[in-house]
Amino acid sequence: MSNRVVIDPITRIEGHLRIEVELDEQNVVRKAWASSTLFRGLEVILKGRTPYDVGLLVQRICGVCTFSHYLCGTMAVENAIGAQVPLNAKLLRSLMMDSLHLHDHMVHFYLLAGMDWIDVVSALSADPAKAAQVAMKYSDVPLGAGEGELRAVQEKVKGFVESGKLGPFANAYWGNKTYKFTPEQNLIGLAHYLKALEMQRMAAEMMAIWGGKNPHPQSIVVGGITSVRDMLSPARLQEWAQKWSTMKDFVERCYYADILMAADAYQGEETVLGGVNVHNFMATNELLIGEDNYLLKQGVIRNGDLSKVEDVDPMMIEEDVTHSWYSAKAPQHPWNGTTIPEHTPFVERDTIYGKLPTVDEAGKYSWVKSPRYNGEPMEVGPLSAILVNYARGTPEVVEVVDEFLAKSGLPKEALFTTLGRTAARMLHCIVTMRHGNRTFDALVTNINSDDSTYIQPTIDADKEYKGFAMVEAPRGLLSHWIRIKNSLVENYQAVVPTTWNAGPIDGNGKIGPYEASLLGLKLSDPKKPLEVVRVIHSFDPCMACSVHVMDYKGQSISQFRID
Ligand code: NFE
Ligand code: MG
Repeated sequence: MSNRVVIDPITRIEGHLRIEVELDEQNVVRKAWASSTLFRGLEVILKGRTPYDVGLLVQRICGVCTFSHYLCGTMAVENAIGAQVPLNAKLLRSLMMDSLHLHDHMVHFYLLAGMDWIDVVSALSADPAKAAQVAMKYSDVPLGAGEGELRAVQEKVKGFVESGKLGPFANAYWGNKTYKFTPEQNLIGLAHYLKALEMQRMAAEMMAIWGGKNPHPQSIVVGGITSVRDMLSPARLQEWAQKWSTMKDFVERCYYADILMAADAYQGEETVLGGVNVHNFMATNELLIGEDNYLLKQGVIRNGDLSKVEDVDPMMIEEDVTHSWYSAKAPQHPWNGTTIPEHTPFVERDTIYGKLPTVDEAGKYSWVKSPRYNGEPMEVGPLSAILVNYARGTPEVVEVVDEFLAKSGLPKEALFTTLGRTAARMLHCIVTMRHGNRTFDALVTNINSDDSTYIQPTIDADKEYKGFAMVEAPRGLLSHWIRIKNSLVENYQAVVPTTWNAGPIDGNGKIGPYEASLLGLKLSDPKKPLEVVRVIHSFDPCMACSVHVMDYKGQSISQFRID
């Protein structure tokens, strides 16, 4: 009897991710492999281009966090050529990043990972009157959870089910034993899932206020930003402030409340509150509130030790490709990084579904590289940003984390789990919503005496340049690395959040965050591996970002049969 489980693709993420695990006789995961089966080519495409186009080109790495790459690429060029950027432009860029964080985190919890926690089928048997009472337990002023609203949601979804048009609710692992919400809690979650669709639109509109459009905003240039008239228009400033306050309401009254509800229902559920991960965390500066003044600070935590935070040293970043489909002799620092595809096939093996292609564990098995910091794997993402700042004693974070632990009754150790990682996205939004308006206030104050948004940069054709930038993207620390020669891009590498988290085991046998977080996980039904899906979704995977290379020859990499 085979003990291999393959989930391919893990759905509700951006791009293709494949997870394979080996179970012991008790259905506990003993080995795990994360493979990205998607191949693209942006780092290669950038070579020979003008550095002024880098931002626009690199934001095509992703269709989700487009702005992260746009900003990071532009800043890498600015860093390389020593371009100065006015404070107004920096503050506007920070506000745009806020809108992206808000968008991605709520989309993650409700639309991408929500169905791992909420059993939609169970919501159909809830009593809406009772559910409205339950909602009062998690918020003093619940939003979108009155009896009439909940009854309307239930009727609407019943209508989908009866007509056989389940749409996004089709083919989930409904009924898995590790779903813990009561029917009433499921109904509240489902109502907020639908509400999140409206909020997602509003977050996109916030990005468009300063970016012209979303996705793929257009207003950032090397040396500044072009949204000058918007920045100086009281009506536009007011529009931003209004949307900010609507968003704050949703984050406090729905998102926070629902995570408290999950903490309550899932207390004691080993598959979300147990398990291990790499316990190393890294984050960079974000939420600019004045010149060189960030609300959230950079740092590295090792071995889960919150008593010490190191400063990030960008020179300690390398990428290993021992088990990735690239060729390179040794781990490479991104300034000297290469992207040379070397694909090898999977091997046919018995799995619980019969014979399937499976990973060659001694060989290569993913298009994702394995970034390492001083040789160690690092988890990046909102959990890292929250832990680094909690450990540093950043008052705005300490207050929010302590309040959450007190309200949820969770111990501090619960932060290092799937539930903690899921909660951290919400906590990041809460810190942003409660304190991030300082960026907006700094902008409004600064434009009273300074309306500059752009400083013309110069690139000297006779000089060689190298530069890099780091930004805290929604899924964590993102760095872009550039070399410029003859006024053109000579080499370009992006080391991306999902790459840090999803990369395969390295040449020294050190496993990355995705694979580590699955070890020891007990599955209640290997044919419905919801536990694996829930753990992996808590990282909010984005394979488009993590691979960002394209099969320019149009080769067939794998074939899939969809039944
Ligand atoms: Ni494609 Fe991304 C974020 C970046 S990837 S979503 O956030 O950079 O991990
Ligand atoms: Mg890369």
